[in-house]
Amino acid sequence: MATATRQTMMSAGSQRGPRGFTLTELLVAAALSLVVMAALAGLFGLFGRAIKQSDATMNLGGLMRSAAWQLRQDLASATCQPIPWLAPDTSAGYFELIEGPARDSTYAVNAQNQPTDNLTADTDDLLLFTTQSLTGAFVGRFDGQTIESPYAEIAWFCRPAAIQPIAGSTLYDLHRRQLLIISYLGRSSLVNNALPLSTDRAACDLSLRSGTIAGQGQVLLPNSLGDLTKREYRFMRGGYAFLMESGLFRSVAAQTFPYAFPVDTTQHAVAEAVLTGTKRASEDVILTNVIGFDVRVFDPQAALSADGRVPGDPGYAVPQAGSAVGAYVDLGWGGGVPGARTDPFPPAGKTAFQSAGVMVSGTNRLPTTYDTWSRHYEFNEVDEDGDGKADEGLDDAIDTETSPPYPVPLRGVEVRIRCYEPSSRQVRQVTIRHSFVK
Ligand SMILES: [Ca+2]
Ligand SMILES: [Ca+2]
Ligand SMILES: [Ca+2]
Ligand SMILES: [Ca+2]
Repeated sequence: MATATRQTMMSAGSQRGPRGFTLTELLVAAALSLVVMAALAGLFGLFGRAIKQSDATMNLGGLMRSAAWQLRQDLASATCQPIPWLAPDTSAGYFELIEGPARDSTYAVNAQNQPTDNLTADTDDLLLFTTQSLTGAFVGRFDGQTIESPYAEIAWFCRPAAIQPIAGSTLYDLHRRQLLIISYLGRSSLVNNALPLSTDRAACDLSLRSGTIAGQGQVLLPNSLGDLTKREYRFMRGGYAFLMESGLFRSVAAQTFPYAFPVDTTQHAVAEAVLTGTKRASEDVILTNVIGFDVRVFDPQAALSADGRVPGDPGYAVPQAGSAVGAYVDLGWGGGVPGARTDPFPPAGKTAFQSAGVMVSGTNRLPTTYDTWSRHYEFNEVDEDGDGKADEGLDDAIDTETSPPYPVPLRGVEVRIRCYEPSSRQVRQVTIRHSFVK
């Protein structure tokens, strides 16, 4: 019976009609579908990565646009025209630009004039100035409370990031430290409008200077716009100590004329310039993964080379007479040393911003800096040039005892911000140009 049944089934199976799959066929089909699924998974993975990368790129683009917008706002609302000298009693504030020694041209380029190492550019420039908020008041923190002012002292600069995701390259954080200008605080807890030295400067968004008051000793005093015209009262110049979250004091060394902005061994702003501590760390960071913050000045006499290269660019060749002039260049791109205060300026054969500028008093010089300077050095009863006589007059360079490092107006600035997007390995740049000529 069993044999008969099997024969029946076999004869039925040998007839034309529905038939099952053999084990081999099933295995082949399963293997094929696995291959297809693997391919699909790979495709989706690729797609997902591409989406993630374009997300990251779009995100970076948005962040760079908003940083650029902020810098444009700050520059457009600067409280003064960058035309030396300024008088403190006109409450004009100040404008200071520091060209750190690194230049884009410091780095190797290929035949197409492109940097061979995209991750390295000029990051050691600093921009410091006073500005007015056109879109509501600036907001900051002081004494655990919110404070507001229409005016602020702003510092834009880079510092190396705490975590470096790419071996062999340094990524930077771009900081925008905003210190409110409120010259009278009006707090009943303050004697003589003075803050104690133990004020936590890192948690206090006020523009302050150190000072001495009889009976109170060394104190911190809030700056007015006029105070800030004087270099010695500006951000990081005060020679002050401040209390950190840890309870330890951190001090910024006292400086003497001409009050250079304090930089570290890599020529970037000292670590004390940034917000730290668990409560506020990175609050002043406006962009991360920055590989370029290159500030340039407009030189109306700078002659472009025949192929359009700007003075200071790699491969720049001194052009023939009659070539196009006017370009954004690194301040002091021609190198050399500052000239004597009494020498003609600009020096023969050089444009003002090609030159290294002027000694600011006697043989005192600043690192390459553009500054609106202050007239008060000429009647502060201090002998800045050390010739034994203080303040002889303002009639000409022979009578004055100090000089702005570049005693010429600044017509415009250009800032190139370059960022690296690690997940897509893309480099993006945004260029901000601002003309001070109205
Ligand atoms: Ca530089
Ligand atoms: Ca520069
Ligand atoms: Ca003086
Ligand atoms: Ca003198």
